Amino acid sequence: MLTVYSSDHRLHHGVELKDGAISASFEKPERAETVLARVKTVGLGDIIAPRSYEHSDYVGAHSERYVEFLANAWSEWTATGRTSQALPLVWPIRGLPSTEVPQFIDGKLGFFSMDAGSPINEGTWEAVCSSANSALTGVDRLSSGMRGVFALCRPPGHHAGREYTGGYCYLNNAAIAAQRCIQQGAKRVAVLDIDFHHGNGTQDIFYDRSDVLFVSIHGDPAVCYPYFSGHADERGMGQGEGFNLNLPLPKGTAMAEFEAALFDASATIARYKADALIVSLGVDTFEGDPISHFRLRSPDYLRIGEMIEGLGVPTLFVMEGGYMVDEIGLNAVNVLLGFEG
Ligand code: SP5
Ligand code: ZN
Repeated sequence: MLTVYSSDHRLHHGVELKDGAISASFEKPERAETVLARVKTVGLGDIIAPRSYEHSDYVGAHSERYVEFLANAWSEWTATGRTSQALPLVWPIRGLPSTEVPQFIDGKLGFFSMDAGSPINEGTWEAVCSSANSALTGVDRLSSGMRGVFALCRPPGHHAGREYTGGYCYLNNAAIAAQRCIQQGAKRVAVLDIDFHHGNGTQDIFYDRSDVLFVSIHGDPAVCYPYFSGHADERGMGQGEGFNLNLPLPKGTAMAEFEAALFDASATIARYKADALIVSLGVDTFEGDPISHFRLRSPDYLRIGEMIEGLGVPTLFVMEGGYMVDEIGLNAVNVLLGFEG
C-alpha cells in the first residue's frame, strides 16, 4: 500500500490544558514518526511526499473565511506582541447575541474554535497544509486506480468543522478528501470514522448532504469528549437526513462489541453503494491509550482492516488520533496489513 507522508508535520507542536494545568500536548510529532517507522519496518510499500495544493482546495469542506483565519492567525497574534502559542479564551456560547466575526485576533480565535485543544504556533499552518495535502494526494492516487492508500496525516482533522478548530484539529483532512472525490465525479462517498472520539467536525460538514455518508463508532458522548455530539439520534438533516450514523459505545468497550458495531457500520456503508471510502483511522481505541477508554488490543486492528477490505470499495485511510506513542505505529499499520490481506 502506498503511504503519503510529509516531514513538515514537525513544524507543529502544541500545549494542552490537562486537569487544569498546561503541559505538552498528547498530540506530538513523535506520533507520526512512530507510524512512519512501522510502515518502513513491515515494508508496507512506497512512501511519497504530498504535492502542493491551493487554499481553494480546502474550501467546500470549510468556508473561505475560516481558511483565511487559519492562514493569518499566527501573524495576527504575534502582531500584538505576543510570542507564546495562540489559544482561544472566550467562545460564542448559546445565548450571546452577536454572530459577527470579531475584528481582533482574540475574538477570532474563539469564533473559529470549539475548544482550547488546537493551539497555533509559528509552524502550525504549514504543518496543517501538509497534512491536508497528504489526504488530497491520497485521493489523486486512488482515482488513478489503487485499491487502498494511506495518508499519514498529522495534525489530525476529524474534530475540525466547517468553521472551527478543536481537539488537536485544524483542517478536516478526511472531509477535504471526501469533497475532492465528489469534485472528481464520485456520486457517493462514505466516511467511516473509527477514532475513539466522535468525528463531530466531519458530521458538521456533511450533515445536510446525501452525497457523503458519515458513519462513526466512538465513546458515548454522555461521558466522552467531545460531549456535545455523537449521539445515536443525530441522523442528518434536510437532504442529509438518514445519511449520518452514530454508533456510540460505553467506556470499556472491547473488540467483541466494537466488531459488532463495525459490522453494523459496514452493512450501512454496503447499502449506500459508495464509489469511494475514506476511513478516519484513529487508534486511540487501544487498551493502553492515555486519554481514551476502549480496550482494543493490537491483533484486533488486523481484523478491523480485514472487515474494511470486505466492503470492496477503493479506500483512503486518513490518520487521526492515537496517543500511546509506543504502540500507535503497530496498531495503525495493523489495520493496513489486515486490509492488504
Ligand atoms: C483527534 C483526536 O483524537 N482528538 C482528541 C481530542 C481530545 N481532547 C480532549 C481529551 C480530554 C480527555 N481527558 C481524559 C483525561 C484522562 N485522564
Ligand atoms: Zn481521538
